[in-house]
Amino acid sequence: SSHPAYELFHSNTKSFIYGLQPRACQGMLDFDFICKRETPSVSGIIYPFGGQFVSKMYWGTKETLLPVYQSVGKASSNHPDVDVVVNFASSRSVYSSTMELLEYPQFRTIAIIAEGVPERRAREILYKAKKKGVTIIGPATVGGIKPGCFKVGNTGGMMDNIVASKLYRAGSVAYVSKSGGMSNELNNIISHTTDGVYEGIAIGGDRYPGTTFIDHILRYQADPKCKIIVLLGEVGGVEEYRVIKAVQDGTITKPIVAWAIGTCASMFKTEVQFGHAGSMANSELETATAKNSAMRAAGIVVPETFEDLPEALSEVYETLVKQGEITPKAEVEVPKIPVDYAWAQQLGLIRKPASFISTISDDRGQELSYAGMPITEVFKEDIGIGGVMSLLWFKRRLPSYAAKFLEMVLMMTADHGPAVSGAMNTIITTRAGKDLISSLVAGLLTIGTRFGGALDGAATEFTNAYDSGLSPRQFVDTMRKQNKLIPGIGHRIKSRNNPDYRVELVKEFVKKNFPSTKLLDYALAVEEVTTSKKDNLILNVDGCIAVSFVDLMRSSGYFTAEETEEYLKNGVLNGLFVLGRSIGLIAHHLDQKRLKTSLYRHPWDDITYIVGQEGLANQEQK
Ligand code: Q5B
Repeated sequence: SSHPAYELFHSNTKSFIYGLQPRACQGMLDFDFICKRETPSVSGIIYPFGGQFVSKMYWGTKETLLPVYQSVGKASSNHPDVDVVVNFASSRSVYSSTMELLEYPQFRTIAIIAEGVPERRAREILYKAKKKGVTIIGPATVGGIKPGCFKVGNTGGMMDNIVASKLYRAGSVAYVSKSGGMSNELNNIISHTTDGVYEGIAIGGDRYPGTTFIDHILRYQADPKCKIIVLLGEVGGVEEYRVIKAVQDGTITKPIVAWAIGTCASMFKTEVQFGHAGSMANSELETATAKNSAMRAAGIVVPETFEDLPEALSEVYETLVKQGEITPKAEVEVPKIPVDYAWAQQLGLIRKPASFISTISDDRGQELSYAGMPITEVFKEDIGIGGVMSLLWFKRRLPSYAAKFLEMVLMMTADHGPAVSGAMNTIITTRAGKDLISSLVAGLLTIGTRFGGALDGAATEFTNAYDSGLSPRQFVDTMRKQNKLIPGIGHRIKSRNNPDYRVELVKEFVKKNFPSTKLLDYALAVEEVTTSKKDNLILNVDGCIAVSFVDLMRSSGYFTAEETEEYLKNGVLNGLFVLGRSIGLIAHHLDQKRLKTSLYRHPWDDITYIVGQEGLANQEQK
C-alpha cells in the first residue's frame, strides 16, 4: 500500500464487514457520507451462511446495493483494494474466521467486535497477526473512528452524537481508550475543548487486546497530523507503564494528556473486578492511583480528577495554538443526513397515512389478540372454534348457542363423500401429483351457485320474499316465471323419502335454541310447495343453514338490521361452507396420498364423443 504504516485508515479506505450487521453497515456508510467521502468505505459483506447476494443500503438519500459474499476468497479476489475487515462474527466463530482472514495478505487491519473470545484463542490470533504484520483492534471493542476517513462499525453512537462531536471532519487530537462507552465521552470532551478528534481507538477491555495503548500512541507519534495524544487508561495491567517508558526514553515527544480510571478502587477493602476482564489490580503498581502518579512524574499531563481532564486538555491545546503548532481550520458546513424513517417515527417527528386498516386481530403486543381478546383468555374461557369465529368474523362474542351453531355447521359441512364436485376435483388434482394447497384450492373452486355455494343466494332470496310478504307459493311461482332455480332447494340424491340427516339436525337445534325461527319456518313452507312438485326439491343443507343463520342474526339481538344485511351481502354464509368443506377436502388429499394413487385418466366409454357432427350441420345450413 502507498500509505504509511501509521495510517490504519485514510479517506479511501475500503473494508469488508464480516457478518450480517445491516445497522452497523448503514452507520458506516452514513459516516462516510457526512465526511464527504467520494465512495463508501464498505465494499462488501462476507456472510458464509447466507444465500443473499446483495444487501440494500443507503448512500445519502439514494439506495445502493452491497454485494454479499459467502466466502472470504471470493470477496478478496473481487476487491483487491480492501485492506480492513470489521469482524462481527460471534465469539464462537470469531477465532476461525479471523484465522482465515489472516491468510489473506491484503488485509492490514482487522477489528474484532465479538465479546467473550476465550483468552487462549485471543492470544493465538495475536501471535499469528503479529507474525503477519496485521493490526488487530479488539476483541470486545466498538473499534475506532477517524473523522473524515473511516468508522469501525457502531463506534461513535448515533448520527446526532457524531455530528455533535464534529466527527465528520478531522481535528488534531488522537486518543486511545479501553472502552467504547468512554470513547464517546472523549469524543465529546475533545470536540468541546480543542479543534476536534483526529483519530480514536478503543482497544477493548480484555486482558489480551490485539493492540495496546503503546501500539496506537506510537502511530500517533509518527503521524504528523496528530498534535496531541489523549490516553484513557484504567486500573489493572501495566500497559500505561510502557507509554511512560516511551516518554522517558524520548520515543514519544508529542504532548500526552492522560488519566487512569478506577481511582475509587482503593476505597474498597478487597480487590474489585470492574466491568472489563482486565480491569483488576493485581499489585500496587496496577492501581489507577499509582499509574496516574507515575504518568504525572514522567511529564505526562495528568489532571487531579477525571472531571478536570477537559480543562487540562484545553490548556495544552491553547498552548499549541499560541506556539503555531496547531492552526485552527475554518469550520465546514455540517452535512445533513436524512433521519431514518423508523427513528423519526419513534421520535414523533413524522406521521404517515397507513395503507391498510385492520380491526380484528393484533399481533404487535406481547400477546396475540382476537377482537381485543388475548389468546390466553381465548383458551382460559375455552370459547371453542365457534367463539373464535365469533370474534374474528363478527368482532363480538356471540352467545354460546350461536357459537355452538357455527361449530355444528363446520362439523356437518366438513365432508359429503368423495363423489361430490369439490372432493372429485381435489382427488383428481392430488392424483396428478399436486401438493396439498393446490389440491385443496382445486376443490374449493367448484363451490358456487350449484355446489355448496347456495347459502348466500338462499339467504337473499328467502329473506327478500319473506320481507316483501310473498306467500311460499307466490315465491316459487315468481322464481319459476323468472326462470330462476331457488337457491337452497333441491338435491341430487336426497329427497323426501331419503331425507338428509344433516338438515334434520340443523332444524332440531335451531328450533330448540334460537329465539325466533321465522325464516326457517318460511323456507320449510316453501319446501312443502316444491316437494309436492318433485320429491328431491327439499330444503337442502345449504338452504337450511342459510335461513337459520338469518334467523340468528335477526333475533339474537347481537346484530343491527344494517349489519345483518351487510354481512349477507359480503358472502359470510358461503364462507361457512368453504371453511367446513376445507376439512374434508384436505382429508381427501391426505387419503389419496396415503393410498399412493396414480394419475387419473377418465375412461373414453364414459364420454360421449360427438365430434365433427356439429361442424357438418353448420356446413349443411350454408
Ligand atoms: N328444480 C342441487 O338438481 C341441484 C330447483 C328446481 C326450483 C330449484 C339443483 C339446484 C339450487 C342450488 C343449490 C346446493 C343442482 C345443493 C350441495 C352440497 C352437497 C352436494 C351433494 C354436499 C340438483 C329437475 C327439476 C327441473 C328443475 C327443478 C331443480 N332445482 N326448481 N328450484 N332449486 N339447486 N345447490 O337433481 O320442470 O323438470 O325442468 O341447482 O341449492 O351442493 O351432496 O351432492 O354436501 O356436498 O340435477 O349436499 O336443485 O335437478 O336440475 O335436473 O332439475 O327440478 O327446474 O324442473 P337436479 P335438475 P323441470 S347442496
